[in-house]
Amino acid sequence: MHIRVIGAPIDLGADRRGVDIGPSAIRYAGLHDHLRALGHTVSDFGNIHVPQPESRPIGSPKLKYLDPIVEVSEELANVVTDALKSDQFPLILGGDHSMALGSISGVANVHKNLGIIWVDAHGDFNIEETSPSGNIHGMILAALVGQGNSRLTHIGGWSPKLNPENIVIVGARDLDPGEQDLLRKHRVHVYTMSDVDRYGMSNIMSQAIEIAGRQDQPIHLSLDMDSLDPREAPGVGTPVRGGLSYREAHLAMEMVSDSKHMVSMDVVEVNSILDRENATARLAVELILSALGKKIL
Ligand code: 4U7
Ligand code: MN
Ligand code: MN
Ligand code: MN
Repeated sequence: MHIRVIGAPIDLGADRRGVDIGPSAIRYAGLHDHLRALGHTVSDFGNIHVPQPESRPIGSPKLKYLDPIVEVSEELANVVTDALKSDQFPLILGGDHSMALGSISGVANVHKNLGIIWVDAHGDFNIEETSPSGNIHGMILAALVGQGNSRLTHIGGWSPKLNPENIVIVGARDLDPGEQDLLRKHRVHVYTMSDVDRYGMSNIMSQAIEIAGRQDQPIHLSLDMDSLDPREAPGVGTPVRGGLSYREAHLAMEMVSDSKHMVSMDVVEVNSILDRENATARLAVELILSALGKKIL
């Protein structure tokens, strides 16, 4: 496979600085060499341009940095669409999860009926009225199904990008009250950590792939590193105890790889300022490799 690495060093969607170094930290952990050792061809687009938060007004406290996030999303969507049109697999490195607004909009330009597997401690299904923080990284899935501020929902001039019934969230353990109501109302499939405990990751991922990939639908995988337990992934901005174990996360990636449905992937929320010796970035590289075909034997 030809993989195009795209850096999206955005930290406008979250409160804590440090995720803007994520793309460099993941590259520094040896991403390209490891992908080539797996037999892939790799090219690197570099990073898209993202303004520093200090250089732009924060705007409404209910939708912080809306203007620059919309600008960055429009650019990223175009870059991702171009990669797919050149038959390359876009691997987008964040940055906070607001970058998935651009990446998934770009994939949705090419693949109608896109399935999403969203591996995250959070639901990222808030709108302005339900968000306790005003941080846009917690609103991205809602925006992609057409809920919330119209500038977020209309990247590229059209909406909605996703059918909520094609979305599966895995690893959830911190959902805000209004967000829970919205997830139920829109019938998003949510597998919480207690589901993972009860049924096991293997069963959960079989179901997730069946739902997101039904009728041969292509799947975009969005991996928020805070889905992992903070013991494994200390370098994230919004850590929540009780997350995925090292093996559960690898199993999830391996099963997505085996499904052969995945057309694009993002890896987000690596916060290098909070990390320990690049451990979270190194784990991100390991998980990317499992998602892209690495086998133990
Ligand atoms: B991430 C939160 F209130 N729900 O909306 C919010 F808990 O991309 C967190 O998953 C969102 O890391 C986390 O601010 C967004 C909060
Ligand atoms: Mn997230
Ligand atoms: Mn999260
Ligand atoms: Mn976060």
